[in-house]
Amino acid sequence: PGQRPQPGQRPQPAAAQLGKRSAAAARLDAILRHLRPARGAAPAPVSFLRWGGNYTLDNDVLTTEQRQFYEENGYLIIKKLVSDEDIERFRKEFVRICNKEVNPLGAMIMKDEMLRSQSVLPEKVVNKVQDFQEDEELFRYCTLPQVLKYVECFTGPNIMAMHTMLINKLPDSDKQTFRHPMHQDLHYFPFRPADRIVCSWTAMERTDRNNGCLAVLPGTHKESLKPHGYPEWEGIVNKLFHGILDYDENSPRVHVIMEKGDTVFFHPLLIHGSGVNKTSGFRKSISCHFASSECYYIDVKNTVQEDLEKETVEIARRKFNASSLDLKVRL
Ligand SMILES: O=C(O)CCC(=O)C(=O)O
Repeated sequence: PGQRPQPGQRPQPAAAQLGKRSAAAARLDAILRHLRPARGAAPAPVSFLRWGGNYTLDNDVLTTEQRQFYEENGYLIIKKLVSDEDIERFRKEFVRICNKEVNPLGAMIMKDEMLRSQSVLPEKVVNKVQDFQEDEELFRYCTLPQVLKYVECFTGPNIMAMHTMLINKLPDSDKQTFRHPMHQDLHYFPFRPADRIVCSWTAMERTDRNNGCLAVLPGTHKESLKPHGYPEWEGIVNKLFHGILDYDENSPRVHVIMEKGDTVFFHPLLIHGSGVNKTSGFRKSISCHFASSECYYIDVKNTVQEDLEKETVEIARRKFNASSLDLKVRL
């Protein structure tokens, strides 16, 4: 999110066409995205966008059971998809970013405001590194063949990496500063179709209810995009951590317990969130939202996403100290 493209225009990815390309080529696309978004194209034929009305595409990767599970529930866990070695490399790179040994272009490094002024190690203060597409080491995650193999089942073969995050959920037993309210990720994405977007979220250590694992409401990917806003929690609320304003609290909820390296793929309409980290450790995860390059931008005016656009403009206006700001894609 952040640019206001023309309706019908294809989104410019963090790295385009990942499926059959080298990491270097993908990174080049990521750089070009910032410098020169390409001219958009008309939306792809409806037959591709909503193949048979299903949430998965024909493939020889998913078993029938796995495919059925995603169709019904909107998420799918693949055990041990990412190696310990890769996770260790991502962890080390995160520490280098925290220590400012590297400063990837465009990456947003978010810190816990309460801890900022205290003398603690930077890696114990940074709770999120977002948009790390210019960081070669972290961006390797988005090019791992074993991840893309699954992504392709949801997006098709032409894959774009749209949004990346490494979350470092800080210990936080009472302040709730890093509780993630229940939300649908599509709220943040002004492109469609939703069924050709998928998140890949990999646990960098075991995650359960103690350290704030993901919680999902199975089957909610079949619902529409709901209005989001700031949750009515006491104390600090994280900027842009919107939650669904009104959802059925009694819907069956699954706490997604995962081991290090396990990866969950989930639909952008699936309602999900995560709790507080009640341990003294740091719960890390690395994730990317992928989309088909056949996806196209929509105009969010008069939709439930309009307020987010306004808030994004306001944040960008303050950041760049501009009196007014109009979000556009440069052609
Ligand atoms: O990692 C988390 O705790 C929450 C992540 C999340 O909700 C998301 O990626 O949309």
